Amino acid sequence: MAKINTNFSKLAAGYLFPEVARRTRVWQEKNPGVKVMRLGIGNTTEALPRVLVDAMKKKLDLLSDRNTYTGYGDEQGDIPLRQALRDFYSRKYGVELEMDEFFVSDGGKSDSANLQELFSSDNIVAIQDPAYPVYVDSNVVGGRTGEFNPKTGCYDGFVYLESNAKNGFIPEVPKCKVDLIYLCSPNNPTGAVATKAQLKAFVDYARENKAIIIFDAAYSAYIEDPELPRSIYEIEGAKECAIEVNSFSKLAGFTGVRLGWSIVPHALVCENSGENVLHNMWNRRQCTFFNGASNIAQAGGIAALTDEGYKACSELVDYYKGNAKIIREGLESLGLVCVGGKDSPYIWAKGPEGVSSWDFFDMILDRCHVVVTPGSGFGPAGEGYVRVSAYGHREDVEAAVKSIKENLKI
Ligand code: PL4
Repeated sequence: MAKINTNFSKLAAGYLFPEVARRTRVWQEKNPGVKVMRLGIGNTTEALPRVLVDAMKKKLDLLSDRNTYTGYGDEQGDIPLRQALRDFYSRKYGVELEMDEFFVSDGGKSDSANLQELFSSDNIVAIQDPAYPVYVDSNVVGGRTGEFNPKTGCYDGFVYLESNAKNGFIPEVPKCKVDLIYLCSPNNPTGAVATKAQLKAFVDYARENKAIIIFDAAYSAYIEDPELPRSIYEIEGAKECAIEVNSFSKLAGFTGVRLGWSIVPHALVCENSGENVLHNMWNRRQCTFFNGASNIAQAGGIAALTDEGYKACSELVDYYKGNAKIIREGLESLGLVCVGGKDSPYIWAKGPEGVSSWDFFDMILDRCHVVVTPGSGFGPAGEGYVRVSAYGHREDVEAAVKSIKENLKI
């Protein structure tokens, strides 16, 4: 008799983003004809850079001729893309990695969720709070927690690293011994970016405790301050203790095209494994469970990493950062306390005292017809906040901010 994985039943509520969409649909049914403006989900809206489109069209032409057609590629990704990624890290970040340490994927979300499979279910997991929900949910399903406690909003067994106004939304290293640590910088949802010193503290902690950091750098392209690290491997010793996850989604507008990568260094070690063990395990995992990213998307990815392609992608990133500036200034003009929106596409705004995240979400939707994301959906420390996304057409973002400024009235 088959038995279900009962860890699924521990998942506290519906996944955050479909829940936001559901509540928005309900609101729209009650308010027919009212145009809703969306600053909720982090979903790109602008056209792909021409140089990337041309590269993907060229690949399609090759696929349409039996002499140049190619089918399955390497599960780890096409070698030219892995080489381009290696060269990009060297050129842009001064980080030297080997080509085979890069594993191309169909995006950061699946890698963030799947990497936990490398680790035993009795590992103790530390999660930044608030955090992109995938880290929590995948480890719940992986059996690394007890039950969800509705009173605290926490899962038994997780160590929550609270990000708050006092610590500038970058948490301290764990006070107890943990085995896996999820970090995201620039952070989703707070928009805060860890400094080199802050990341070094985590790397030092991980090396001392033989812990592993899973570092999500999906928004690294948004960092403009040259002092801020864009890869965890800018920190000495990180190759021994960190896996980095990244994506073309927010760098190149590939949210629908689907392409990402993870770096699993040869030097990575943990309590019961020496060098190369985790690297080889991830290689084995990908070869068995993944058939490689789309070859069309990979052609676009290679183009994005050329000087011309990267310049075009940077213009796209600058466009969204222009939106972020408009949003943050608009919210601050109402007296709302905000972080993020500078080296990041997200603005984290504190609601009025005593108002919950979902109530603030409802208030903004009811009064201003703007959808945001409730902070509590990212973890208990997000209570009282909302996340505002800078992804949208400029005219729509301007209209949403205008409506918030005119109608929020707090
Ligand atoms: C909506 C920190 C967005 N349905 O596109 P990917 O898979 O390469 O990247 C996903 C991803 C990875 N890491 C971080 C992210 O913030 C995201 C994308 N997050 C958001 O609004 O928070 C899109 C979410 C999507 C989802 O559930 O991920």
